[in-house]
Amino acid sequence: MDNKWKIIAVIETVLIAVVVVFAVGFLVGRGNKSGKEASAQEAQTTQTTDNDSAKQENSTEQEASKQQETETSTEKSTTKEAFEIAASNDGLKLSFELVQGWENGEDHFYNYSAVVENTGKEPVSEWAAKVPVGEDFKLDSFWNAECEVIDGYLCITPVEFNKALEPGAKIDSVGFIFSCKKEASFEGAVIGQKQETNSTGDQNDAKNQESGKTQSGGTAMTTYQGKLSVNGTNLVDQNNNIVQLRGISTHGIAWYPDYVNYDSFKTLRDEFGANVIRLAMYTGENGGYCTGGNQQELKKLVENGVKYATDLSMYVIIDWHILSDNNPNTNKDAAKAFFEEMSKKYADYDNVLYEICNEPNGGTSWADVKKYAEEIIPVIRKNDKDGIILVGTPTWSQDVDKALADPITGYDNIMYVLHFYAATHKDDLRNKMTKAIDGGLPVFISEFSICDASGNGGIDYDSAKKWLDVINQYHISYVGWNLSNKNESSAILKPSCTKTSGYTMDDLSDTGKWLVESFR
Ligand code: IDC
Repeated sequence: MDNKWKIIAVIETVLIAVVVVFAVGFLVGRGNKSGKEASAQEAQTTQTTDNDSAKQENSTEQEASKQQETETSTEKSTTKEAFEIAASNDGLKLSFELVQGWENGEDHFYNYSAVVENTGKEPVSEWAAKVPVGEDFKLDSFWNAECEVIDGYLCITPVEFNKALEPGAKIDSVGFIFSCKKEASFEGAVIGQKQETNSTGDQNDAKNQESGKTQSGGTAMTTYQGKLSVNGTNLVDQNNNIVQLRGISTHGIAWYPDYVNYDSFKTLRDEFGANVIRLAMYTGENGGYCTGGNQQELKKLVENGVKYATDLSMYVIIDWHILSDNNPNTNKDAAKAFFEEMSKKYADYDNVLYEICNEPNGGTSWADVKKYAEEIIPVIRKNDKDGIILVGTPTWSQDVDKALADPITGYDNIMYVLHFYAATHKDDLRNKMTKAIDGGLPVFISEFSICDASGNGGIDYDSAKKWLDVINQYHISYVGWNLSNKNESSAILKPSCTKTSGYTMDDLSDTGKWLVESFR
């Protein structure tokens, strides 16, 4: 190599070195900055390891800002926000680690990992975190968690495999890429368990009591939240967080008993995100409870179903599925005996709901239904003082307006049932429902599908979307019909699927896919 080339090579090396030094400086600068800003709130928190000296050097500074930042967290968690976290920093630590950062002259881009650690003594069954972000914040991609910007917060929720954390457990696989105009900040970030006391609860409580109406917008709890009650028009947990049950109804358990098994429900919960199962026990059809069905066997199926749901921390609805028997008074005595037995058995269960008459029809009036309900409810209440009771309404559970005009009084925790089939029922029924809720009636959609009212026929996706938007806006609980592979469009499994558990997306019918997507 002659001298000229040697000089060029040296210049090249120096240039590369300068670029590397600047790049490292840039990244370290960002890391330190975010470390300071993030700390206790984001992180009381940054995890240090023996060989991680850079972070250890920061720890004093982080300690110093801890107090202030903890206060910030507390303060943040007491404001009414769209995304609810039960208890801030309760045995959980959250930190954000910069993996990479770059700029394009206009925007800053960042790739961060969120590190979550259970530093408490108790296992955590589910965590959630949120970070206030500016309008310039753009989420690009994320992995190993659900990330969504809701009302000015980046909301981070785990996926199935990293939901639960044993004491001492730490996860660092959650990552996300975002851009913003300014430098990244995690100030005001909070983490908490989803199932514990929420300081936002009191505020929601006050608000709900005051208005007695559904709080629309925001996010409702959709995992198991223990004992439920009705507050205004909302289903709420013991801390008054709004809870939305989302799940699947069995087909008639007399005809499709095989789907009632532990693994089946577990699949619905873990793979599809359901938190409630409805056990549909027909009363009037051939083989129904009052028309020749084996009552002991049917009750055993209900009992098993409740046990599996309970073991899985899922809610479960015991559905007295009147249909061809039109009027619930037809089999009122059998209903009384049945609910007497059920409520005695499940008096102390927090997860059992009683649905006392699926769909009154055939000219049955609200006065008829009310009369029936006023005989069945005391039977249940004698044993189960506060379990949720769902009361069907006339015209195949569509006349919630009639219930609003003349509601059942004297009992807590009563909800009124509305059913819809999206290809048949459109604006009229939807408006009737929202009007009833706005008027103060707690409504529960214990059955619906997106095909027509026969349970078959074409799917109406447009109508289905309109329903779902309103359902989520009002946080209405909703349960899809039906868990079977019957050759009808409302069945959530393809007719070719013969599995009775371990279902995958490929096993789902179009209705099933839509339903599961809606849960996500
Ligand atoms: C339907 C089933 C169908 C069964 C029929 C029995 O999908 O396989 O043969 O019941 O009569 C309801 C009822 C629900 C119906 C469903 C679809 O609550 O039992 O299931 N539907 O017709 N209300 C509106 C629609």
